[in-house]
Amino acid sequence: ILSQIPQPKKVPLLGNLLDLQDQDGVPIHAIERLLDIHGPIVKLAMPGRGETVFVGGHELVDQLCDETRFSKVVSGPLAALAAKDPARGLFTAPAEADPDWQQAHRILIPAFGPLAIEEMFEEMMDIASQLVLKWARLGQNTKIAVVEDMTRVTLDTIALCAMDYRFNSFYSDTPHPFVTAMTDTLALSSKASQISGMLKFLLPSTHKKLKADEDLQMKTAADVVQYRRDHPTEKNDLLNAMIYGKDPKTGATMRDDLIAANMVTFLVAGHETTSGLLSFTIALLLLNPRTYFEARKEVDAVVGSSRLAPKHLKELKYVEQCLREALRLYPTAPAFSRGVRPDRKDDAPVIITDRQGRHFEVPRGASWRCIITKSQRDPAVWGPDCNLFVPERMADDRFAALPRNAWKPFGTGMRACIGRAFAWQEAQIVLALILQNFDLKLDDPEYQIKVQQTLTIKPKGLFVRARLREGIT
Ligand code: MNH
Repeated sequence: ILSQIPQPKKVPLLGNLLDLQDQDGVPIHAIERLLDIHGPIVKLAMPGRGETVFVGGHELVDQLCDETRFSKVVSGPLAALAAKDPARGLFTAPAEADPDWQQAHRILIPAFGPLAIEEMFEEMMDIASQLVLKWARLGQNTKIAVVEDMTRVTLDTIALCAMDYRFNSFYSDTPHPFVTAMTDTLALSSKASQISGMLKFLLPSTHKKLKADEDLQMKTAADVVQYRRDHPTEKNDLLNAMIYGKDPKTGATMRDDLIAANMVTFLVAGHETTSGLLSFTIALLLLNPRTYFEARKEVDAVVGSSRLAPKHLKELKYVEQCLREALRLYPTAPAFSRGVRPDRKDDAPVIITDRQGRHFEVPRGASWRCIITKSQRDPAVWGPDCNLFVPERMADDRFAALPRNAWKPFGTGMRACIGRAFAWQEAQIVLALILQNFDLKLDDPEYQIKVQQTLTIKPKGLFVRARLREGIT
């Protein structure tokens, strides 16, 4: 016997559109509220877009992560982002069966592997050191906008490591035109569920701007590819991996528009999420001084006053736990979509079951959104302190013993994040250098985390002051 999925009352013409509105413009908050009211699963009807199901209970997310029955669906804000270009980057590729996705995936997996990432250590240090220098020069009397500076670090890092390009964000107040185009596109796509955003989408000027912004991003990336073809280097970066890498299965190389599309993907996917991770971690450490001092003590013991090196990173266990716990509470990519595998042979109904024993059928072609800001705080998994920042619960042995699919900030299965090791090494470096060199404090001692959302989430209004520590030069 199947159960009905709870659904708030619809209104004529608008369906459940009003239920998705958030007065602070944070779409994910509207969905979290609905899940608080209706339980681990809720269905909404959207005018012109059919029904969407949102899932927040861990037991249901866990079942949707089953790769034998389900796979990623490109829907929601991602679909709005998926350009109509013939070439799609890994992130917005429609399905695993897509030949472009397969080729890029096979060529890029080794380029994002542990060895390749460790080779990027010095370049990551280069950019992270620019942040340290800046904060040291600003001194403790200057208010530092954390998110802005973390975004400078992560954007410059991915551009340098991926294609040997320097945005030099620390040396300018106005972002590169590529960055403006990218940020505007993301902001618009993320408002696709909000009435304000929908109204905007009705305007021809919006479509014109979106198209112009997308063209500018693709053109910039295409220029970088062409420049590298004209000026070859020996560098072991992602761009060379894509230009010269041969698909182990077919022996073919990637075509230029596909390389460019993936370059754009890396810049987009590679900086917002990591910037948010670093920003939330800093906020949580400062709001929980015990954890801040614990992390700093570890950095002092492991690194001391020596120069940070790859071997240190493996020993920075507590720092790693803090990053894991920050991504649990604030997964910077807060949702992903799953649907019945298009290549599924068995045509029996596909059913998932909640903790109360209710069965729900996932219709073929439907896209169900896993809201991990909810499942990663599910009290049945994390206990009564599920909303607290407790890095101790992320110690390696406890982390390994977590229920399956309890911690999913990097997505799942074949379409999980390819940049995980990259993001991890970068975040560890930046955090370790900050802890090693500065005494940080919140600019506003009363600060509480408020979330802002473009496609990803970041802490809003986070300002700190940084004082260079004694004995550091
Ligand atoms: Mn990343 C996919 C989260 C850093 C490049 N990333 C995903 C997905 C999540 C995710 C979740 C799956 C989305 C979905 O199922 O629809 N990514 C993160 C987080 C961080 C992150 C939380 C940092 C913290 N990602 C990075 C970095 C890069 C990157 C850094 C590149 C340098 N991510 C990708 C790409 C994909 C992806 C590419 C798409 C992979 C695929 O579909 O094959």
